[in-house]
Amino acid sequence: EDIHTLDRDCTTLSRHVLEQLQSFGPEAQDLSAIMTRIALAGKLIARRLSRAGLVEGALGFTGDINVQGEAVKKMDLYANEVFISVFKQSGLVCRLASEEMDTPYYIPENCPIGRYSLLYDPIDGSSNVDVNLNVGSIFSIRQQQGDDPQHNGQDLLQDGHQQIAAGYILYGPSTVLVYSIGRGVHVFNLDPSLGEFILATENLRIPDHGPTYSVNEGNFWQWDESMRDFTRYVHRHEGYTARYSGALVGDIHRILFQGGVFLYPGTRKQPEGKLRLLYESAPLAFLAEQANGAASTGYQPLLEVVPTELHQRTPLIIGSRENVALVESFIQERT
Ligand code: AHM
Ligand code: MG
Repeated sequence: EDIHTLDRDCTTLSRHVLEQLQSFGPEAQDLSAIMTRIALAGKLIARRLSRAGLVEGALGFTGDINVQGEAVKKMDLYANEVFISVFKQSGLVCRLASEEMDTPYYIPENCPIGRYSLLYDPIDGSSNVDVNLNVGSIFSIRQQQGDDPQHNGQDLLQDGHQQIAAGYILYGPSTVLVYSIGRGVHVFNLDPSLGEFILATENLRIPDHGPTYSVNEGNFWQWDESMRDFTRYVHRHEGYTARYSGALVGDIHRILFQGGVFLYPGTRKQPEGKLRLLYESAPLAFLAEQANGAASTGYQPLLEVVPTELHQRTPLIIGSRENVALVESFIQERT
């Protein structure tokens, strides 16, 4: 009886990935090893975050400005380096591209055999770190295409359908890992006493419609009229509830379970919005589509966008199909 219960309740992440990959051929072992490394990075970052208020030098700014023009937090830097060091040993990943690095980071000892690239946002929602609120890490895995002799990552500039896996780690009251390898979306909880991610929800499906409306309304004055009209619509109709945490991963996690829509539209100052395509919007769009939801720029499915730059931004509208379609209808009516 006990053994049966244990077996049913303790599907670990690595076992789950292997089961999922049975139809994948020789790549299966590689992807499973990559996911195990991502999980290790998640555990290291979760541990640091949980002790951040106790450890000297864990919180606050480094004094540097990153390629995005944003002040770098010590935790951004720490988490960025965690991913680099866990992948140095993997042998599988030759390049890493992240929000915190101007150009891709090459791991010469893994090149040219390492056939995969990892794109990631080490700490999503950095402004939450110093006030002990939820943050996340976002990741995306792509197959390396070509040799990239000039080390500029040109072949990374492709649409979101090229992702072979994507997901995020949410550091909240507990640590949760959500991933997809194109076969549904699966959710795991970190059991700190075991040091393992344990399956919580398999094949997560976003409701077709949901109540959550998640956007920084402080930008209202900077939006164009179609976004303002949508906001007015929400204000005048029953059945919506506003939720915005300052960390995309947390806001989208809620929407994956309960339905609704998250928006980061363009603003007057930033016509493409704030969120970066390759390591923020595209991996989350991959998850949304895998969970029966949708993601859009307002004009086209987000996964179709082909970037021209590594750190390119795009407007993001993501969540339940019906909610996303409603926002799109407002935006498209105006043009
Ligand atoms: P970051 O990765 O530098 O933290 O920026 C991304 C974050 C998202 O998690 C969040 O949704 C958004 O920025 C919040 O931005 P704003 O304060 O403009 O609403
Ligand atoms: Mg981010």
